[in-house]
Order: sequence, then C-alpha cells, then structure tokens
Amino acid sequence: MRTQVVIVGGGPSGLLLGQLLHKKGIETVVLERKTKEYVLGRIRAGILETGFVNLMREAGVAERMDRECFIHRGTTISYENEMFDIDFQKLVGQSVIVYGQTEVTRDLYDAREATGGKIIYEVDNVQICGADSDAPYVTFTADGSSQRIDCDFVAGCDGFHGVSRKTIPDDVRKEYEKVYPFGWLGVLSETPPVHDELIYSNSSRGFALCSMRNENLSRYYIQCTVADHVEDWSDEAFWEELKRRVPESVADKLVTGPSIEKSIAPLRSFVSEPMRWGRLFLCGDAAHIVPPTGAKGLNTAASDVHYLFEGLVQYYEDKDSNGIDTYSQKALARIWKAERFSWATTNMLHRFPNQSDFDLKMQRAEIESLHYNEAAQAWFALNYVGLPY
Ligand code: RFL
Ligand code: PHB
Repeated sequence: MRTQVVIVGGGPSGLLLGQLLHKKGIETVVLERKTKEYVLGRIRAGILETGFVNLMREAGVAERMDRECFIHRGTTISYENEMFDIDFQKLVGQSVIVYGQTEVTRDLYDAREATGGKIIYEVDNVQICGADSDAPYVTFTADGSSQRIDCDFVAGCDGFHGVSRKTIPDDVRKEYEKVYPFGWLGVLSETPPVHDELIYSNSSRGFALCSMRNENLSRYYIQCTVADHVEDWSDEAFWEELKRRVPESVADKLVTGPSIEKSIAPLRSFVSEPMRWGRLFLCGDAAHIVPPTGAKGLNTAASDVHYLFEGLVQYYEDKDSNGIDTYSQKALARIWKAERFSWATTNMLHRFPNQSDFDLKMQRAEIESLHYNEAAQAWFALNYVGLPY
C-alpha cells in the first residue's frame, strides 16, 4: 500500500491533521492501536482555545461544536474561603470554550468516516522505517497479517506511550522531564455544575478543580497521592473531600450524585526535542506533556497540528520545504511557553510534600498578587486563552 502521509495514532492530533490534509487533497492513512470505542471512552480535556476552535472550523468539523459548546469568558480562583474571577474577555478580549475531548474526537471520527478516509484499528508492532531517508515506510500487523505502507512522511501522533518518539535515535533526542509528587483523581457525574465558571482551588488539603461539560454534566478533580487507587475512593469519600477543599459557599451549593467515570491521572511536564527527524514529525502528547492545571495539553497538540499542516501544504502545493524544515523550531517555541504556564499554575495551586512555611508564604503571596493585580491577571489570561500561533 502507498499513501502520502502515514499518521500513527488516531487520537485528536492524528484525526485533526488527517482531516485538514484531506481538505487539501493530501492522502493519509491513520493507524490506531485501540478500537474506536476505546478511544471515545477516555475522558480528558474540556477546555479549548480559540486556535483549536479555528482549526476545527478550517477542517470543516465544527458544526456541532459551534452549536453545543459553552463559551467561558473567564475563570474563578479560590484559596481557602477567598474567591476571585479573572475576566479573560475584559482583560485580553478573548474567551475559551468548554467542549469535551470525547466530543471533538467523535466529530473527527464521523468526518473521517463520511469522507472515506482510511483508518486501520487495532494495529500492533508498528515500526517506522527509513525516516531518515527519502523513502520512509511503516510496518505493522493488523487482522493477523503483516502489512507495509510506503509514504512521503510519517506523522507521529501516538501519544506519550507511542512508538514514534522512540524511533528517533537516542543520540539525536533530548528529553526534559519533571514528574510531580501527586496525581488528579477525576469524577464525571450527571449533576449540574456548581458554578458558572471553572473554579481552580488552592486549599490546605490540596488542590481541587470544579469543571463541567454541560448543564447536567460536571467534571471535578482533587489532588491525590501517587499511591492512591481509584478503588480506594468511594463516591461519598470523593464528594466529602471535594467539599473540604472549596470555599464554604461553593460546598453548600454542590450537587452530588453517582460517578459515571472515575480515574486518576499522574502529573508530568515533559518535552522531547527535536520534534522532527528526517521525514518523521512528532505531534501532540508524543512530543510533550503538561500537567492539566493550565488546560494546555490538547491545545498544544493543536498548535503542532497547525504548524505541521502548514508545512506539508507548502511542500505539496509550492514544492517548498521551508515549513517542514522549521516545524520543530516553531512548535517548540510555543510549547515551552505553555510548559511554563502549566508548571507555574501547578506550583501555585497544589500542596507539595515537605513544603516549608516559607514555601507556603510564597505560594500565598503569588495567589494574592494574582487576586489584586490586574497586570498579573492579564498575563494569566493571555496564557490561558492561548498564545497566538
Ligand atoms: P492521545 O490522545 O494520547 O492519542 C494518541 C493515540 O495514539 C494511539 N497509539 C497508537 N496508535 C498506533 N500505534 C501505536 N504504537 C500507538 N500508541 C498509541 C493511542 O491509542 C491514542 O488513540 O494524544 P494526542 O492525540 O496527541 O492528544 C493529546 C490529548 O489527548 C492530551 O494532551 C489532553 O487530553 C490533555 N488534557 C487536557 N488538554 C487540554 O488542552 N485541556 C484540558 O482541559 C485538558 N484536560 C487532559 C486534561 C489530560 C488528562 N489526562 C487524563 C492525562 C485532563 C486530564 C485528566
Ligand atoms: C476538564 O474539564 O477536564 C478540565 C478543565 C480544565 C483543566 C483541566 C481539565 O485545567
């Protein structure tokens, strides 16, 4: 089999890239390790930047998103019983939207199926070969047989645990990593959200986040230890702990109910450089991870997709390789800023083991600076709504 671009990974990065390229008449094959149902079962991101929204529109897959999403003009931060709003619209003239990653992925799968784009599910033993030559190819097993696809380029969109990044030789690749000594325990419940904006809460018992998907679907998170297991947390224990970590006025309003999903995510900052090796390009979680505190993971994946899409179109339409040659540099410049923001918000809002009294005072001073200083709020807002591409 032959195609122009093999996309390894059928998560949001791979599917969005595939759809954008399809609109330009560039042929792709997507290889996905799991089933479609499995990918759609993962509950992840909720907040999308304008850049992401624009890419969905450009790909022609924004109709349901534009109809069903919720616009968020700002966000709320709390510390103990204090609460304040950061009004993005007023400060930087932009908003974000709430539209779940599950829905984004569903829309992208529907579009790919409607346009007859090829996706091969449940692939195994994916190997990217000849990426440093002019004739790359990908081998894998599917339906019990070994297969090979020859191509011009390979897009490695296979997430943090994929094979693409590891295809880049050790002496070329440099990885930067910070693992945090805690995780997030998340619950999805069919209850009305407790507040009209998201609440990011710093409390002496640890971080909490009140988020949502729609008027009757709430998403809550609490900081937990790395040793915690989902089975150790009954719904009742989760709600009790959440109530202790938000201001009393919020706890009093909280509507609880059975969880329909409960999971623990570890927190990590990670960047792998470079994001290109020959004809292989890394995109999204395959190249970088942020802790979810800044809501940047899927949004940085989207900026990679944007730069790679532009580069590939320039290559095919204008026979100009400048875009793909500068891909890694452009993508990384934006990613490091999102890494910094995610790391800084994580530091500001979580409790760390062995935090000294001095460390706690510093954290408090940082939150108060944000509370009472409009310039600090504008800086936060600029990063939260997303830096320009
Ligand atoms: P994904 O989603 O991991 O998809 C990769 C796909 O590749 C497949 N795969 C392979 N396929 C073929 N061969 C192989 N060898 C393969 N190995 C893996 C996998 O099965 C999968 O389908 O990566 P992608 O597409 O780069 O998308 C990244 C986003 O999923 C991720 O950054 C976000 O979910 C992060 N994130 C958030 N991002 C935001 O922008 N805003 C948020 O509000 C936000 N909240 C979150 C989050 C992530 C969370 N967790 C669980 C880590 C909240 C949480 C709790
Ligand atoms: C979510 O709704 O899942 C969510 C929202 C904001 C974040 C992280 C996760 O920062």
